[in-house]
Amino acid sequence: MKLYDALTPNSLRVHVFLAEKGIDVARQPINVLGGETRTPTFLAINSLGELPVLEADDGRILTESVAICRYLEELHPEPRLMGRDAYDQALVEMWNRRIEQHIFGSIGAVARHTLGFFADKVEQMPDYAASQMRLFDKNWAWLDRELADGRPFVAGERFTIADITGMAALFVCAILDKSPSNAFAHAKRWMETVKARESFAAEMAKAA
Ligand SMILES: N[C@@H](CCC(=O)N[C@@H](CS)C(=O)NCC(=O)O)C(=O)O
Repeated sequence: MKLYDALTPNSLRVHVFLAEKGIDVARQPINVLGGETRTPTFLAINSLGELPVLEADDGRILTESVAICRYLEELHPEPRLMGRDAYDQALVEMWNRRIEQHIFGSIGAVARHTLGFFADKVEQMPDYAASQMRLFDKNWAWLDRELADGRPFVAGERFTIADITGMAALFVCAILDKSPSNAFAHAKRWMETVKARESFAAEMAKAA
């Protein structure tokens, strides 16, 4: 198995997933900032020109961080990061999608619509970036209200992929030098909890 890799927000999701499971896979570094994801050679691997990409032992390719995590979860079931029984799996997926859309996706849109790196990939709309930035506090306030019941992790008592997607959002926040307000005490408690995990701390240290 081989991971085409760089330290990007979506690759970070796979890195943390691997670390939490205690799995190591070979990595082929890709120079994202140098434009390697946009070369014909890389586009032949992933037509969207994005990382992460996982190549299975038989050469088959998987893209999309969550799909890659799903594959790893089936190969290495413990510790479960995508839920146990039917209800729990659906709940984790629900929370992963909620965090992806409202927390990670929203700040990710700010990055895509403001950073020069994406200028020839998307038609950048500063007004849209500004509107997503205005939503930032609203999105975190929503998460704060959700976590007010005192549960330690986004999907309940156990750490899951939904927390990992939240970590990816925190990584983008760090890139954009933006942080959720300290007034969101429950969200802050969750942040401190995930920041203290070795899997995530190691990624943040690499980025520093
Ligand atoms: N939905 C994809 C998104 C992947 C993605 O957006 N990757 C970005 C980095 S976070 C990338 O590789 N961009 C390279 C480029 O734009 O050239 C996933 O979950 O893996």
